[in-house]
Amino acid sequence: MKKKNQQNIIQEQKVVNVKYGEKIVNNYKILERYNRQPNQYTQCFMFYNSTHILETSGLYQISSAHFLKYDRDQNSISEPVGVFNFSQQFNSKIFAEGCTLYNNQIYILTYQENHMLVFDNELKIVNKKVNYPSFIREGWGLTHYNDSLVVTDGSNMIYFFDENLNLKNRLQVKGCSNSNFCTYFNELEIYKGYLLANQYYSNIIFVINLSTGQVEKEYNMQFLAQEVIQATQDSQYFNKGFVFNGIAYDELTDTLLVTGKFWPFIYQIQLLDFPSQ
Ligand SMILES: [Ca+2]
Repeated sequence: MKKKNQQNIIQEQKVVNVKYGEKIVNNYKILERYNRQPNQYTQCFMFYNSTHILETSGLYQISSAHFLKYDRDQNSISEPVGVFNFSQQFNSKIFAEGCTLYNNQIYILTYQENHMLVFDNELKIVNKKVNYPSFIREGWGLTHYNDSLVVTDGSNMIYFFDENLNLKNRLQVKGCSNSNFCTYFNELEIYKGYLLANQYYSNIIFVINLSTGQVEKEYNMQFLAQEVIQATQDSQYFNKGFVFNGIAYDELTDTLLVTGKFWPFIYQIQLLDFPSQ
């Protein structure tokens, strides 16, 4: 019965997924729109392997880390599988934040708990807990580049650490079009040698030079946020904090999957006129 229900869900999703026919909005192209249950406060969003996305979902009491199966043939993205539920697993409160898969382990930041958790590669065992250095304000975004963990903490800085959070380098981000608001870099992704960053409470993907911290380009996803507001029929959806957040690079198709907190959609997009190194 369970299997049948799952099949039904997949079939329903298949019917209502939107084929945009390569709609171009500003400087990006929308290829697909996938439906999902709007019940994940998306923090980290990344490809785990060619068929699965790894996602963390925040907030106290309901934080989780899990996988979503991406079936390109069925044109569907599944609901969460392999769920690690933080409040069930820990006595203490944990608010899950950024994550990355590095050297066959999954690293997950916590928001204000001042430590990073290191899991095995299936989210089954916590191998270790690493405390934040004192200058890290809070745990926000996490990815890795070359042999460094790349961390943001809500400030205007990007930090490069080894796997034990020993500082290797730090960069100040500069050159945001609104220079008064060159902070709050949240979900991260490495793409073609640059750092892509969501900014909390804006719809912009910032393209940041990993050597200088300079913002070299911005992609405004306002169009997607408007579609979410229309679909939820809640003009305050964005103001409630259910903002654009989540960028995952699909190497197989050279496209990005993007989403937001409690969004009912995951979009497949392609950035146009991307800077060349
Ligand atoms: Ca990401």
